[in-house]
Amino acid sequence: MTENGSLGRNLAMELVRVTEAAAIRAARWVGSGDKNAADAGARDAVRDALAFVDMDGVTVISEGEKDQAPMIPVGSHVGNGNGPQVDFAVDPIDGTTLTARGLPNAISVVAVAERGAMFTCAHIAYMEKIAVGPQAKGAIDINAPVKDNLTRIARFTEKNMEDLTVVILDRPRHESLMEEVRMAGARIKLISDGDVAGAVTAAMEEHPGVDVLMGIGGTPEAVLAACALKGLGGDMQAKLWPRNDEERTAAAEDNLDLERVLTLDDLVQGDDAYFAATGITSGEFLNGVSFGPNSARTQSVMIRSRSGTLRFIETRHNIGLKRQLPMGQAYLPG
Ligand code: VTB
Repeated sequence: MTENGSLGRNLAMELVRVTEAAAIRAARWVGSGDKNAADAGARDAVRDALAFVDMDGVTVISEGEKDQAPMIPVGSHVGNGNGPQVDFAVDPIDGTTLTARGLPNAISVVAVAERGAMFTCAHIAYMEKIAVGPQAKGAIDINAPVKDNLTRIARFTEKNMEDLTVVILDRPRHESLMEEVRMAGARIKLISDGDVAGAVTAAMEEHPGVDVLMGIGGTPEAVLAACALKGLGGDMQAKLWPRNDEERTAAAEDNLDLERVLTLDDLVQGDDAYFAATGITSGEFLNGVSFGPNSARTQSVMIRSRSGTLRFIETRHNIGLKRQLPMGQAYLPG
């Protein structure tokens, strides 16, 4: 029996097991220089661990296509089939380059929402995004100039403009955005990858040092972040950002309106979304995986939007004992 007809509280805990398994597998590849091996290991761990989760899921969001990385196929059924019908979103590693290079802030991340709740767009790999925390809810307008957004965010959060920090992916496409932020007088934190963690930390009161994520990043990452922001009470807007004429044509064929502003509720409908992430390498968001003689330690975050609960979970995994358990196999290096 589920609580008030919701997807069920236990599901959130089950999902943490999935990201823990993926993070432990991926952690074996930290610094290896081999992005694809890390991604393949994490993907296999997600797949193995999901087989034990009580849900009847369909994968609707799966990161990997734009980078031609190993991935869980979109459309694949996940879970053991004995549970609620859900949409499933996954990025076994957000930050494969970070993992391969041993740099901070790589995470493993999954999200679940009611069936049909997640925004899907198979053809367009990127979105323009703006994401903030609860205090700045209602302050953002993705079509407004950067300065206007920052002025309103400053007012809503009762901060001075020069104290605001904007998280931006370090890409040439963001040169003019960075210039506009500087002209407005706010500060910038550049990240080399991992804009799911960027958006989520911008919305967490545990991270008052970052106020807003702006810029163009992956479409799957936008929906994953939206599932967390729902539970955090934050706000987000996004717009599809085609890279080339091919994507523009695909959008036209699908009748996608490229001018449409996707709100948080468009990105993930309803109030029953779950988000789980585990750190692979240590960063501001989460601690990474560390190994003992026969153990691994992980730190995860779990967010459930129905209750607005955010849990940090520190876990010590006994690798020796896990080897003997059916689900434990998911945690072991493949
Ligand atoms: C971001 C980031 C990812 O892709 O979405 C980014 O969160 C956007 O694409 O970690 P580009 O790298 O092509 O700019 C990643 O860096 C990798 O998927």
